[in-house]
Amino acid sequence: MSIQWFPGHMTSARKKAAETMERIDIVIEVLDARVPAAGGNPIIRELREHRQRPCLKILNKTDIADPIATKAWLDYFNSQKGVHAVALSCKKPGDVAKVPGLCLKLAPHRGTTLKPLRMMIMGIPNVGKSTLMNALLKRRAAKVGDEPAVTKSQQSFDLNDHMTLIDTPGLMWPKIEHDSDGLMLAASHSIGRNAVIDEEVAAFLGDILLKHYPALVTQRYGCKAEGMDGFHLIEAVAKKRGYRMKGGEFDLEKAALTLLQDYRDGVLGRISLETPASREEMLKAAEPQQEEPNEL
Ligand SMILES: Nc1nc2c(ncn2[C@@H]2O[C@H](COP(=O)(O)OP(=O)(O)OP(=O)(O)O)[C@@H](O)[C@H]2O)c(=O)[nH]1
Ligand SMILES: [Mg+2]
Repeated sequence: MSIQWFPGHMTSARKKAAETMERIDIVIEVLDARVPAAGGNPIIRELREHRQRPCLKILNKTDIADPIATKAWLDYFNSQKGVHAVALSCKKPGDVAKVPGLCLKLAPHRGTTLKPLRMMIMGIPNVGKSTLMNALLKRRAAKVGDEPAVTKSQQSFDLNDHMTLIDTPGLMWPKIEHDSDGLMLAASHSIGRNAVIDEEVAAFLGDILLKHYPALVTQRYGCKAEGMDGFHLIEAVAKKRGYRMKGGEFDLEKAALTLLQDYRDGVLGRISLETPASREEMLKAAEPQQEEPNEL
C-alpha cells in the first residue's frame, strides 16, 4: 500500500520554511527516535543544505524507543557532515536543558545580545517540536497533541537576550518513496488517519513487533508470537479484549486501533521500528534487480 500525505497547509509551510532558513543560524531537526530514517524529510535536508545551516538532530521520544537501536542511530547520524545528533526526551526538563548549549557549539560565532543565536525547530508532524519549544521556554507557548499537524503556522520567541527560537508546522514531503516508510510514519502517527487504513498499518506494525519484540507482545496480549502474522495479532488483541461487533464477529478495526495506540503510548515497552541495519537491508531489497548475465 502506497501512502502519500501532503495536506494543503504544507505547501505554504514549506515556502515559509525556505524564507525563514535565510535568517536563522541553526536547524534543530526533531526526529522520532523509533523511526528516524523513515521520518528524515528530504525537503528539510535540501532547504538547510542550500543555505548551509548546521543541524542538531534530536532523536526524541527515547523514553519509549529501543535503547540499542537509538545508540546505533546516534552513531549513524553523528558520522554525517554538519550534523550533531543527540538522543533525549523532550518531556524531561533535564534533557532539554542541554539543547541550547549544543546549538551554541554548532554556531559559536553567534549567541550574544548583538548577534543572537537564531534557532529553527523543524521536523515531520507529531515528533515533539512544540513539546521541545515549550520545554525550552518553560511555559505552554504552543499547543501540543498526539496527532499530526497540530501546529499550523510558524511561531517565534525569545529564549533569552541572546537566543531566539522558531517553532514550525510539521512538514511532510510530496512523495514517500518506500511503502514501509509510509507505514512506519502512519504507525507513529506522523501521517493523518485520512490517508491510511488503520488495519493495514496495524498489521504492518504487528509483523515488526512479532519479529523483533515477541516477548513484549506475549507479555501484553498473552498470546504466543510463534507462527503469527500481523493480522493474527490484531485478532488476538480483539479476542483478549473481547472486542466484538453486534453480529458477534471480532471487531478488528477497534483491535487495530488498540495495537496502534499501545505502540504510540509506549505501553508495550521500548520499541523502535527500524535500525541502521534494517534500513540498509530494506534499501538493498528495493534496488532494481540486476539481470544475471546470460551464460555462454
Ligand atoms: N513519550 C514521549 N512523548 C513525547 C515526547 N515529546 C513529545 N511527545 C508527545 O508527542 C506528541 C506530539 O507532540 P507535539 O509537540 O505536539 O509534536 P509536534 O512535532 O509539534 O507536532 P505537529 O505540530 O503536529 O507537527 C504529544 O502527544 C507529546 O506529548 C517524548 O519525549 N516522549
Ligand atoms: Mg507542533
